[in-house]
Amino acid sequence: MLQVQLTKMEWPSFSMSLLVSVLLSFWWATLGQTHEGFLQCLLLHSDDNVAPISNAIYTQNNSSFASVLDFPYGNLRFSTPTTPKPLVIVKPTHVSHIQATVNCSRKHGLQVRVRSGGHDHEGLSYVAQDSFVVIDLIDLRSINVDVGSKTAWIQAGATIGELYYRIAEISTTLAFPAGVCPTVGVGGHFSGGGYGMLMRKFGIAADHIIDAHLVDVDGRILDRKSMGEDLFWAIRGGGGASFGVVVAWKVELVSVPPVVTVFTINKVLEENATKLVHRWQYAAPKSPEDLFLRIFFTDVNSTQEGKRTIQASFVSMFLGRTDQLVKLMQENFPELRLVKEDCHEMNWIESIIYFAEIPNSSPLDALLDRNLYPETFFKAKSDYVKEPIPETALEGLWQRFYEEKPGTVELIFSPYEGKMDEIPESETPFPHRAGNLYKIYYEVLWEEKDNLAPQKHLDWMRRLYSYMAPYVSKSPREAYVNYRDLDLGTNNKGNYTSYRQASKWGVRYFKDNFNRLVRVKTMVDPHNFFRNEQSIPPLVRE
Ligand SMILES: Cc1cc2nc3c(=O)[nH]c(=O)nc-3n(C[C@H](O)[C@H](O)[C@H](O)COP(=O)(O)OP(=O)(O)OC[C@H]3O[C@@H](n4cnc5c(N)ncnc54)[C@H](O)[C@@H]3O)c2cc1C
Ligand SMILES: *[C@@H]1O[C@H](CO)[C@@H](O)[C@H](O)[C@H]1NC(C)=O
Ligand SMILES: *[C@@H]1O[C@H](CO)[C@@H](O)[C@H](O)[C@H]1NC(C)=O
Ligand SMILES: *[C@@H]1O[C@H](CO)[C@@H](O)[C@H](O)[C@H]1NC(C)=O
Ligand SMILES: *[C@@H]1O[C@H](CO)[C@@H](O)[C@H](O)[C@H]1NC(C)=O
Ligand SMILES: *[C@@H]1O[C@H](CO)[C@@H](O)[C@H](O)[C@H]1NC(C)=O
Ligand SMILES: CC(=O)N[C@H]1CO[C@H](CO)[C@@H](O)[C@@H]1O
Repeated sequence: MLQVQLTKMEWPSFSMSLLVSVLLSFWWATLGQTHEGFLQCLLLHSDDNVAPISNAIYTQNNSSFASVLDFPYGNLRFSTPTTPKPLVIVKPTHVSHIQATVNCSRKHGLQVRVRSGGHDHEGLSYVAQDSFVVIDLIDLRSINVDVGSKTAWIQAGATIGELYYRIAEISTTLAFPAGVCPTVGVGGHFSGGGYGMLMRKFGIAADHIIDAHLVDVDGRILDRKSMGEDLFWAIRGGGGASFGVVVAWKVELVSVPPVVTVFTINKVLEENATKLVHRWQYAAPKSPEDLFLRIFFTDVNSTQEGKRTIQASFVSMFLGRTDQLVKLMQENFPELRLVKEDCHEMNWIESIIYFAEIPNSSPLDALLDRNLYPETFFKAKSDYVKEPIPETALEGLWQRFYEEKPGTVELIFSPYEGKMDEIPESETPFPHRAGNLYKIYYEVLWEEKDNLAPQKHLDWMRRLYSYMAPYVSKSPREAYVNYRDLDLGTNNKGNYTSYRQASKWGVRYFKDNFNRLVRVKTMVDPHNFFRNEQSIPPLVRE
């Protein structure tokens, strides 16, 4: 295209176009050289007796390049034709492939992005602005559960659904306190915290990591002992991608009763949902820690004529039996009027299926399916609430739903306290502990044809976020790193090392732990090889 236009030009601009094309071809050649050199480097570092790397390399020439790039669940906002693509995808089948990719990317000045489950809300695991290589860990996903010691080694490319499945194969009374959506990858999820229905009883996934294997910036494989306690601290909640490539986690499992009880109660505004939600703010965080009662909000039609209203779904997990639960709810939250008939007893793995909204007739194998849900375009944010929100403010919040298309906005309120209050803020980089009543998750999604105007949805989300400012945590306005949000600020383009810029988003995700993360980063990756728009910067003179 460019060349056709240039040859059409008149003489005076000809020398200019010549210059442009000379520069262009020079650029292509250098790029090609880096690229070729990088590939040669990979092949040179391949130990063919152990595992040849050639089968793990996908260049843009490979016919499966596009499908490998797009395979895992992601945010479709970052899978468009104009989204920057990696030069090469390496899909390691052996840890030496990760080492080789790190060693060779450094040597050839390429940026590396690491992808486990691919759920990053801003696509940072597979999109970068500079020339980059994706390490896709999908083929490193073995899981070894040891019932005797109640521990498991989990490779980073596994999903939490696979982990739950493997635990359930062996035991009905062992479990793991991580997220609800089975397709989320343990590589990113545990790196940023990882919470789900067991949070009030056991804390988050990162609280249960007892060892890890990590490929560091020098291409070495480290474990907890050889990496030292500072780095081991940093990778348990400091967000993925800043410190190295996690190859595997060792976790301790938790014990749950053989029977748990779940329920879902839906209330629309016409059924006094606002009053119930208001009351929930006092009841849910103060409940015994065996009970986790969260609320999902969507808008639905209240009548045949399609009048829109808000539906609050009270979704609950109780580590005990129905009788106990009904009694407890009568004492703590009688307004919800829970009765025996609302309750369903099951074992823990069945509750996973229930909360993942997989039809309960489907076999457990659904937990292994990475294509469980349709992909969408979306934008999300998070907030922490420290004081109950007044009813009038909630009513204002409902009004915002009606500015977007029916059924495209979702909010989730997840109660805190319980075990979360008992863990000191500095224990792991994940700082959102005592003092929180609950966390809010906001999401708006849209369809393909609407992606021509994503700005309208992004703007809507930003307006919603400003509307909520008076009612949520302040200085800093806290946010959950696993609900990554580039609106909170990004590192400077180029080399991503400005402490001042990074602290804008850093203290929101990590509070005072941000400074310790910066110290660890400065120690283990002073030249900032592992970097992205929201990676922890090393300290350099600015
Ligand atoms: C549908 C959906 C449901 C979700 N549900 C929950 C939930 O219930 N609870 C919850 O806490 N969160 C939830 N999340 C958020 C989720 O925890 C984060 O998006 C998480 O970071 C995803 O991890 P991943 O491995 O799938 O993502 P990826 O996109 O692969 O990685 C996320 C980040 O971590 C880095 N990273 C990935 N793997 C590694 C590795 N091995 N070593 C070093 N860095 C790595 C990536 O480079 C990227 O920066 C959900 C997200 C989605 C999209
Ligand atoms: C890609 O294909 C082109 C043409 O088929 C070839 O010239 C080039 O060397 C290939 N690149 C790589 C990295 O294999
Ligand atoms: C990568 O480099 C490290 C040393 O920095 C070395 O120990 C390791 O063997 C190298 N691995 C590969 C596969 O290149
Ligand atoms: C809603 O609350 C009003 C007044 O508090 C009450 O009269 C009414 O019965 C309630 N409606 C429902 C469906 O509970
Ligand atoms: C709500 O009603 C409108 C108008 O009748 C209709 O177009 C829409 O499909 C309905 N939505 C749902 C979720 O039922
Ligand atoms: C990277 O950051 C350092 C410190 O801020 C600065 O001195 C250097 O010029 C930057 N380099 C680039 C390429 O932006
Ligand atoms: C998996 C696969 O087929 N990879 C190939 C992609 O292309 C490179 C370079 O052309 C080959 O070396 C790989 O074997």
